[in-house]
Amino acid sequence: MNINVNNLKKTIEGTELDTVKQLFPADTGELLVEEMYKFIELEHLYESAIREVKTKLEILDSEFRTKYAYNPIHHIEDRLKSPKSIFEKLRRKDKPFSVDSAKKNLYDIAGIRVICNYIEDIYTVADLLTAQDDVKLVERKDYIKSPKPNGYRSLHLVIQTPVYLSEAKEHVFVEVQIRTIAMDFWASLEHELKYKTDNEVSAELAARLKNCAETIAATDAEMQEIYRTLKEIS
Ligand code: 0O2
Repeated sequence: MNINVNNLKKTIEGTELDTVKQLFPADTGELLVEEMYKFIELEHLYESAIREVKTKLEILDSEFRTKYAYNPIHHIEDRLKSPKSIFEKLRRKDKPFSVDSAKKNLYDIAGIRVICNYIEDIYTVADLLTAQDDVKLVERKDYIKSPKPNGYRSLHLVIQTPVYLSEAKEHVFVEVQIRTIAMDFWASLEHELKYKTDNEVSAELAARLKNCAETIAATDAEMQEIYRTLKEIS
């Protein structure tokens, strides 16, 4: 591999990769440099996969707007897992500490969150996305039909999609979380509350949070019904 070490050092310095260096054993020398170079390529690959999948979703949404004057998607968010989180997750899962291992063992380096208006939209979007020829469904977890014990609701898909590079085609894992605005509201606040406090959330507060999730789920179902009724009479 032809690596310009000086350029690479400049790229790494001051970025999060700089902090990842500290996670490596002290004397990995050239091996570390090569691994860092692969990391920069990895970020480009997963960013490209995010763009591919986002475009697919945006096309589906705009088609609905054109045909039915209706958007199933409220908005889309994306995130690329940071190098530090990638290495921490590899450590947690007891997997080898390398870029190749990350590509093979982690499904959520590229993450997309699709926020829909109504519950039915979630399944419409999921079905249309996974029906596409170049999308392979790897994993599907329906936390709406079976919510997590804490009340968390969302549909999680892991898909694989091709990214065409100058010299290769790579099939890249992308995690797609699909949820309503209401589910997203709960998940965002619950996530923040968990990280705001150093202490464990007490059983009483956990029960109250779960109660909020149930109330939100009931509201989601009611909003869906109101929308369906209005559609039938219009
Ligand atoms: P981030 O920064 O959001 O990505 P995994 O950890 O993926 O190997 P798991 O637990 O089977 O294994 O994955 P799952 O159930 O598909 O959930 C992964 C992601 O879903 C989390 O990512 C969260 O984004 C979200 N999530 C899952 N459970 C909860 C929850 O109880 N509350 C909230 N607010 N979000 C949840 P990460 O990795 O935690 O972080």
